Amino acid sequence: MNQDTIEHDESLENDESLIALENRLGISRRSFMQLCAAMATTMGLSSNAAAAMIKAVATKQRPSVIWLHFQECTGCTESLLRAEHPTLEKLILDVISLDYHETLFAAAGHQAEAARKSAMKAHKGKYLLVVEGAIPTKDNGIYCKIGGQTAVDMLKECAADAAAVIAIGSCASWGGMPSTPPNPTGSSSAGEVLGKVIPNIPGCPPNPYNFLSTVVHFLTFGKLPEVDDIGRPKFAYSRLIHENCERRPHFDAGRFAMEFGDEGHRKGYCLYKLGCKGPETHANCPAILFGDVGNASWPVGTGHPCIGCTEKGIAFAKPIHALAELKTMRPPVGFPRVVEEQGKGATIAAVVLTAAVAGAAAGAGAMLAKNLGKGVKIDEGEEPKKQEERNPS
Ligand code: FSX
Ligand code: SF4
Ligand code: F3S
Repeated sequence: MNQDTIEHDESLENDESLIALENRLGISRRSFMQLCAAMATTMGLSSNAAAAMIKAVATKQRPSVIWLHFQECTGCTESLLRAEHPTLEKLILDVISLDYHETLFAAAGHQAEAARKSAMKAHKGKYLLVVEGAIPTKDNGIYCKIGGQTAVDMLKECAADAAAVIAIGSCASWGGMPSTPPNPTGSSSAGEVLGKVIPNIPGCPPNPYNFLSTVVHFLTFGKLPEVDDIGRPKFAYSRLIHENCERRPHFDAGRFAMEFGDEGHRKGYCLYKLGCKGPETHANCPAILFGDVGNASWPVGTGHPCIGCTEKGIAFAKPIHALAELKTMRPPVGFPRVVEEQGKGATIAAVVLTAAVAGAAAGAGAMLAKNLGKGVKIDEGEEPKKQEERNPS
C-alpha cells in the first residue's frame, strides 16, 4: 500500500470511525488521511503504519496530557494553536485530552491546581507530561513559582506518575533563551532536572508537525519514536539543515549574500556569510516548512539566516552573525574562501591561485571553470562600502 493508495482507500474512506471524526472535527476524511500519510512519510514509516495511525486517531482513547509552563514565552503553545491550517490545531486538541494547560485553561488559581491533581490521580501512570519552558534551579528554584510551588518541585511531582515526559521547545529541551550566558537563574532543561534523557522537541518555537507526529506515534504504537542520544526524535533531528537547504547549490558554487539586501541576497544566494547556522544545526525545517503556507516558508527560505534555534550552544550562545562551524564538509579547494578577511570577498585571482597551489584537483578545477563559464559572479572582493553609503542619513 503506498501513500497514494491510502488517500484513495475506499474502505478507509467509508470507515464509520472516520466519518465520525469528520463530523467531530469538521475536516474532510481525505484531508485527514493525507495528513496522516504525510506524518508517516516524515517519520520514515510505511503506508501500513499510516493506515494504523489513521485508525488509532479515529478510534483510540485520547491520552490525558498535563502541560506545564515554566520559563518561556509561550511560543511553543502559540505555534501549535496558531498554525495557518485549522486542521492542525483541531487535530492536536482532538488527539490528546488536555487536562491541564495554564495558557488554555478557563480555570485559574486553586481550581486549576485542583484540576491538575485530579488528572494526575485519575490517570496515574498513564498520562503524558509535556514540559514547555526552562526550569530555574539557582537559589533553590525561587525564580519561577506556580501556586507557591517551585518549577523544580512541580516538574518532579508531575513526572513521578507520568507514562512519559516530553520536553517541547528549546527552553525545556536544553535551557533555550532563558539559559543565555551568564544564565542568571540557572535555567536548566527538564531532562537535567529529572536526571535522565527524555524525548525532546527543540526549536524556538518547535515545528508543530514534529510534536503532532511524536504524539500520534505514541497513540498508535504505545511508544515514542526512536530518539538520538540527547533525546531528539531521529525522524526530525538526524540531519543538518545545511544538508536539505534549497540554497545549498549556491554554497557549493561559492555564491553568497554578503549583506542584507545586496545583489546576492536578492538573488537568493547562500546566507552562510551572514551567519547562517544551518551547517551546525540539526532540524528538518527545510523539509517540512512552517505554517502550511507553501514554498520557502522557513527562516532561510524567507532570506534570514538560521540562528540554530534547535541546537544547544548555538542559538542564544553564539553571536547571531558569527560564522557557523562547517561540521560535515568544507568546500573544495577550488572554490572561493568561505571565511573572509575583514569583510572582503575572495578575489578571483585568489581562488585561481588557491586552486593552482593546491594542485588544482581536476574536479574542483572543472567546477571552477564551469562557474566562471556560466558568467556567475564569484565574490570579487568588492570594495567595502563607505560608512555613509551603508547608513545613509
Ligand atoms: Fe518560547 Fe516555548 Fe522559544 Fe522557549 O518555545 S518560542 S522561548 S523554545 O519554550 O515558548
Ligand atoms: Fe542554506 Fe545556510 Fe547552508 Fe547556506 S549555509 S546552504 S543558507 S543552510
Ligand atoms: Fe530554527 Fe534554524 Fe529552523 S532558526 S526554525 S532551526 S531554520
